[in-house]
Amino acid sequence: RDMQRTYAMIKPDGVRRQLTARILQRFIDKGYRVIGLKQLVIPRELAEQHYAEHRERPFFGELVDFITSGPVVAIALEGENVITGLRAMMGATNPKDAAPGTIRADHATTIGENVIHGSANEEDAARELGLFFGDAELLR
Ligand code: DAT
Repeated sequence: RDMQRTYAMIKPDGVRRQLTARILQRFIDKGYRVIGLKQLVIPRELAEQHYAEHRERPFFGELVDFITSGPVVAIALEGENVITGLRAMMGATNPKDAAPGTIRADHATTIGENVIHGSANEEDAARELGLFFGDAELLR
């Protein structure tokens, strides 16, 4: 039992499709605390920083175009083992491979537009939380 924080984000397709409240409720029902929350359009430079690890991938341009295509909901979550717990709730990157009952299986159809982001590990969680939230914006 390890108290952790992680970064979750409802992507533009999820916001557009009115999934914000349903997804937030899943987190709360799971016992996680929503300690930071904002809706914003991500500036291109911030998107490139957020996805820096994918810079050399062939889909990088599309990925940045998509994530900046409309408002996202940035979420700071706190809970026991929330980093892997969130990843489990999301399901596989490609919704076709996502386990039944996961957010992506229930709400997404394509790998490019897969509704939700969640930090992959502790290092990414700290880095991504820092990109989107200042300390004063988070509940204690
Ligand atoms: P995840 O979002 O499950 O952590 P990731 O970090 O490997 O997956 O990739 C980040 C995002 O990049 C992913 O949510 C959608 C996009 N992506 C990944 N692989 C892709 C591919 N083969 N084609 C198009 N988009 C892809």
